[in-house]
Amino acid sequence: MTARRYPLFSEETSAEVVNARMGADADPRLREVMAAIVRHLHAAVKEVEPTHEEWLAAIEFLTRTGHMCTDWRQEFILLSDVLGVSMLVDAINHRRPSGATENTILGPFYVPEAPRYERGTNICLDGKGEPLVVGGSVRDTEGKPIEGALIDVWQTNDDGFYDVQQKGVQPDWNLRGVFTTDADGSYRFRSVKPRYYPIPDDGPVGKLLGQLGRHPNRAAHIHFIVTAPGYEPLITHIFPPDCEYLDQDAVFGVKESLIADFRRIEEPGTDEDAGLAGPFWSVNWDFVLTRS
Ligand code: MBD
Ligand code: FE
Repeated sequence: MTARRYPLFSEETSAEVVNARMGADADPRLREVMAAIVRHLHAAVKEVEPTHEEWLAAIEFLTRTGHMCTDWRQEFILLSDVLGVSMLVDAINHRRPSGATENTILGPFYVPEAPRYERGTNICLDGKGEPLVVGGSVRDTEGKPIEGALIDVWQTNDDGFYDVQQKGVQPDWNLRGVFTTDADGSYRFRSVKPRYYPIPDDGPVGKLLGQLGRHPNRAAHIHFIVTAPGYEPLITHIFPPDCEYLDQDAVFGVKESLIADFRRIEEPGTDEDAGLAGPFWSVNWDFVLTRS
């Protein structure tokens, strides 16, 4: 009889035996990642002791999650979001110096290549909602204005849907656009005040939230990606301070530093806001980028 080099698979040895199979020439980072996943997954299975039916239900859940993915909807991102993993990965990768604008979650509804607009353009194309003016500047951590920074913005309409969720109902590119900062680092655009809305709850992730007794609502927000050569891309949101879901966000995306001062203006607008009948909302917001 030949001596065995490795223990056989058993309940006690399971993770160790699986991990021992990896070849010595496998990519070291892949080895590290898979070893951790196998260890933690086996530990969770040992803790839960699922029946065969329960394990099959888990596999079917993941299969349905994959089937829900389309060109505009990534249900796995949503799963990562509601489990807090998206925000955790973000926290690990963006330990920024104080003073720089904080990141938050990207979410599943970013669409690249939105229309480029002139300063002051209204991105709301469906006429719904309370008018909002957003303006401010993009600066570095020393306060120096950054000219030519791109501000890519997107948000839901007043009914709580992104344009891509209602193709043919909303105008294409409703509430999306890319703005460029002027020589003084400033930017300005018009939109509508965002409202809280449920993350898509017609798929497996929404159903899971229901089964867990969790509501699907995201705190009202406007998404931004701010980029400039030589700086780290900033993926973030701003939140109006009066939203009742600030401390209840379904994907844990709210940070104190991203709650912005939305002001309600009762009189008609002046200067750059001329033509806006009151009441409307106005928010002043400066983005601070760190060097890459
Ligand atoms: C969203 O609009 C969103 O921003 C996130 C993070 C998750 C689901 C829907
Ligand atoms: Fe969103």
